Amino acid sequence: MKSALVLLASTAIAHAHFTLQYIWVNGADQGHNTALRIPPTNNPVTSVTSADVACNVNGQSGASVSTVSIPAGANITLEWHQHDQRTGEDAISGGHKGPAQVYIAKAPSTAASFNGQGTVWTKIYSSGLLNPSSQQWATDVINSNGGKHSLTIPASLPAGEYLLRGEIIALHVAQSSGGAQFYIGCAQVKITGGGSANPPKVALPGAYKATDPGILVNIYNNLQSYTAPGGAVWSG
Ligand SMILES: [Cu+2]
Repeated sequence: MKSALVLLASTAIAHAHFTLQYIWVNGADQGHNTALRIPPTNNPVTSVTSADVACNVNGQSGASVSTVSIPAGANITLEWHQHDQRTGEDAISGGHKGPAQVYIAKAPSTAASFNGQGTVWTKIYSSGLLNPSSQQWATDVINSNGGKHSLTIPASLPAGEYLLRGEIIALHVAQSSGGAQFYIGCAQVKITGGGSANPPKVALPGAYKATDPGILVNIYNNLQSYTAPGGAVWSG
């Protein structure tokens, strides 16, 4: 039965990839692809050492991308879809099981000119294996919520322009090294208000190893706990 599940998940890969397509700010939809660096395809990143781990393929600049204002302390929502449509198919294919995480990195000047490389990323959200007895993952909840998950921008984050990085890690073939699939989308944001916190930071790429227990993992063996890569959430 377990190997049948793995086979099913594996055959679904080609048709089931997805991208970050919308950001909402305090309940207001900012529009399709607004303020987002759009990758050329919906394929995942699979190498944890690639520069694409920061903001996906072609994600190192955003000169033609707008930057959206977000008050510190705001509730924001990220919305993911397989293709450029909000209805008619699952937002995320059910075969894609795993955690969702969000990081933020302050730009030296503008978000549009920031490449997101270096020890600049602060994790502000992580949701993983929610219910071991039913094997419910963050992706299951996101899919049943139309591709959406929400979080709070810490109120003490300093004002300025940032890259906001959403990440969903699909673990359906992660029992093999290099099998974990990183779906990554970066938004260009301008935090207003805010405070004077100096949050902890990691590098992406850098913080993830191919052998991390949250990356090289068999999720079809009645997994009872899951530790997402990248360390602890900073909540301000
Ligand atoms: Cu896929």
